[in-house]
Amino acid sequence: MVAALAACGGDTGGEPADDGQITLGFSQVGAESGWRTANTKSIQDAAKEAGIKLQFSDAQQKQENQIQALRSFVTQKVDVIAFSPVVETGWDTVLREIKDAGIPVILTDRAVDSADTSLYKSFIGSDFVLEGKKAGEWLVAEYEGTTEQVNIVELQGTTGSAPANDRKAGFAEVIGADPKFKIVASQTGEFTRAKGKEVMDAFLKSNSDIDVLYAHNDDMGLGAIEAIEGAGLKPGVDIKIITVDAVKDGMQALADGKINFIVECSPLLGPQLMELVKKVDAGEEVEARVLTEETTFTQEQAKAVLPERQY
Ligand code: GZL
Repeated sequence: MVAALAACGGDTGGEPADDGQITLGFSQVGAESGWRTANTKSIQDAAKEAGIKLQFSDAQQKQENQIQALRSFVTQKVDVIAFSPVVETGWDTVLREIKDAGIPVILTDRAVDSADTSLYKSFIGSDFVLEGKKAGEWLVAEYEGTTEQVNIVELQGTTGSAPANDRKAGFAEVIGADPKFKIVASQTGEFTRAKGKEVMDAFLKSNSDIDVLYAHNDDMGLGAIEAIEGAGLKPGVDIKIITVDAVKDGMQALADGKINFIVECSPLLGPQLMELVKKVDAGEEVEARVLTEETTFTQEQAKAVLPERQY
């Protein structure tokens, strides 16, 4: 177990720090996207800034690695545990083990579907359904007043993950009001550029008339752009593209006219997480749900803000 943690880049600390310093065990999804890289940096920088000892584990997008890391944090008797659950289901058993060990848990970024909300103290992250709705609202406005069918292909995030489930649901709810919008193909691109390119290649081969791509994150959208250009088409023109995240590479593509609209999803959860960690460690009551503030960007807005983007 300890070896696995070490392999995941975690600290094999062993005995809990007894120098009054809070020790936080953090299980990260992986390193699948630009968003995840920025999220990890935010957490590591904020822990250092807050004087919190961080035991960090990278699960390489595998739930079994996360569960293993969470159990190792219990063995190490860390003071607080936080994690971004790679998928929504299958956490109750390990969360009950952590609760029985008397260690408070904070969910960050993604949620779990557990009915027992006593298993964690707080969930800090975005409203993914709202993000999907914002994407749908832009598309409805873009095609306002037209009657021709609009063929949409969708690159979903990691199967079973909260962002994939909710971004899909929010988008479908908004466009579902007008029958001209048709999702002609929808498949997971696992939130990565490589898979996004691979799946978009397949979409292009099996669909002759694609009007719009809705990708659940920038990275899959950027991979899809490679596929679209490889097919001799102009991304942002022949095929309109909507993505979610607003990481630098996505914003650059938006400014360059290859993406048409981006819904922001902030990865900068570190500082708010560390405030929550200190409070739960002190036994203070905390908000059960901490929502992150985020906006949307058009091509013009991206050109204006690119120079100041942090990630
Ligand atoms: C969203 C986060 C998602 C990002 C992807 O909060 O969980 O996972 O949108 C990342 O880029 O891979």
